[in-house]
Formats: sequence, C-alpha cells, structure tokens
Amino acid sequence: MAQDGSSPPVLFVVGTAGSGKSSLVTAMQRWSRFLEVETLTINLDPGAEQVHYDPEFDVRDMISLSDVMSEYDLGPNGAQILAADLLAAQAGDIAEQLEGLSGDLMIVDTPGQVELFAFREASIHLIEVFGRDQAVIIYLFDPMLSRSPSGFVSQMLLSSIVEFRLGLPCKNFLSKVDLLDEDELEKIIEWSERLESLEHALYEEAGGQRTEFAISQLRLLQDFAVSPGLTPLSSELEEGLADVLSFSQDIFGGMADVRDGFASDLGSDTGD
Ligand SMILES: Nc1nc2c(ncn2[C@@H]2O[C@H](COP(=O)(O)OP(=O)(O)OP(=O)(O)O)[C@@H](O)[C@H]2O)c(=O)[nH]1
Ligand SMILES: [Mg+2]
Repeated sequence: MAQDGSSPPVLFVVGTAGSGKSSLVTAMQRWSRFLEVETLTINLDPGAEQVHYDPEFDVRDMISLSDVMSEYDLGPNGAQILAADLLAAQAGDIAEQLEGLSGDLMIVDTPGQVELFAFREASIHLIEVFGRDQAVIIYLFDPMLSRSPSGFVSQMLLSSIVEFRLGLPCKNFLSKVDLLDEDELEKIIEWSERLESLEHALYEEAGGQRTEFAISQLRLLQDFAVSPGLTPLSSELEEGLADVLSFSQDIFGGMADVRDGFASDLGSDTGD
C-alpha cells in the first residue's frame, strides 16, 4: 500500500488451524460497523471454503486451490504451498488492488495452518505489499490446547517464533474464551502473567522433564515481548475486540476518529 502515511494499520490474524482467525475478522467487521469505524477485511487464505465477512480483497479471486490441485496434481497441503508462492509472484497486482482502498483499519485473515503464513518466504513479500511499517500480528491461542501447561507453553513458543520470523509487533489473545469455564480461564491468564505459577503447573504435569528448558525460554521471551500477557477474546460474544483495536493504537497512535467513535460508544471501557 501507499507508504505516504495515509495507509491504515494492518492487523494480520495468525494462529493454528481452527483457532478462530476467520471468525475474528468477521466479528471485527461487524463490531466496527456498529462503531462507524471503517474496517477493511482481507482474505489471504486460498483454501477458505467460505468466509462470513465481506472482503475488500480476496485471494480466491486470483487463485483457486482446487485449480492448483488439479493443474499441478498436488494434494491440499502441496497446493497451499504452491498457491502461496504463486500469490507472491502476483504481488504487484495485489499492491495495485490495495492502492485504491482507504479506511481506518485493515484486518487480514491468513491461511488455516500457521506454518503456511509464518514460514513461507512468500508471506514476507506480502507483508511488504501491505506495508510493514504499519503492520502488527494478532496471534490467537487455541483455548483447548491452552488448558494444559505444556499446550500453553507450546503456543507461547510458537507465537514467539511467528513474531521472530515475520518481524512484526505481536500480541497474544486467548481465543473463544466463551468455551472455557471461569476457573480454567483464570488459571490460563495467571500462567500468562506469573511465570512461577506456570512453572509450578508444568512441574506437576511433566514431573520436571523439559520444564527448566521451557521456563528459561519463556523468561527470556517475556523480557523482550512488545506486549506481554494474554488477552481473553471471544468473537462469539464480541469480547476483547476493543483490545485488538487498542493494541494497534498503542503501537501506531493516531486513528483519532476511530478512538473517538470507540470511546463514545463504549464509555470508559477501552479494554486496556
Ligand atoms: N464458541 C466459539 N466458537 C468460535 C469462536 N470463534 C470461532 N469459533 C468456532 O471455531 C471454529 C473455527 O473457527 P474459524 O474462525 O474458522 O477458525 P480459523 O482459524 O479461521 O480456521 P482455519 O482457517 O480453518 O484454520 C468454527 O466452528 C467457529 O464457529 C468463539 O469466539 N467462540
Ligand atoms: Mg480461517
């Protein structure tokens, strides 16, 4: 997009398969309409069967996964990888299509499997097309995986790998919190805030095996995190959406119109 300062912040929604990426994009579009905030939605997942938002740009208009599968005789995973590379080769066309778009915020749905977005060189090119200087990662933790200490730690590490690989500011959200009971939610949030409690839980679960390694990694990561901790999110209940918005505001400032509309609708509940 244009690098003249007029481009809106770009939020790349990333997370493991089924973590709730597309639902968050849908919820953000619906919620921000209500606030009269112009949110542009983008689908970068060529494998999406259907999306429930109304995308300003949809990769499926450029690349069809089923065509790639039949044309190159590939299975779904191979086709996804090739589709990502074919897409990057059309970066110029994408840039042209994005050029005409203006809004307050752009939210980008990424391919189902996290490695397709995080590890393919093509994604780095796409991030440049969208504008690296105003981009952030919204990283979604799967709630079911987060219930065990080892599953939680694995997602912390994965999120930091994604942040390192893509080189963008990142904030972690615990997705679909409406599926967790209150005690589970409290426990997971405490793990994200107090490493000692996570360490204790890991010892209990794994009997000390691998625990020290994991905790020392997390301690280091915590020292460098742009935005530490884990924020509850439910696209279903529209909970935590304000925190998604305020993260990008914290990083990029500005968006005065968005902030005003948001504050007047929500009173003091700015989700901080
Ligand atoms: N209860 C509940 N279910 C949710 C929420 N968000 C998403 N889901 C459900 O979780 C499933 C996966 O959601 P998606 O939004 O498709 O997740 P995704 O990360 O885009 O999935 P892939 O692109 O296939 O990897 C769907 O059945 C959604 O309805 C939520 O906040 N609460
Ligand atoms: Mg999806």
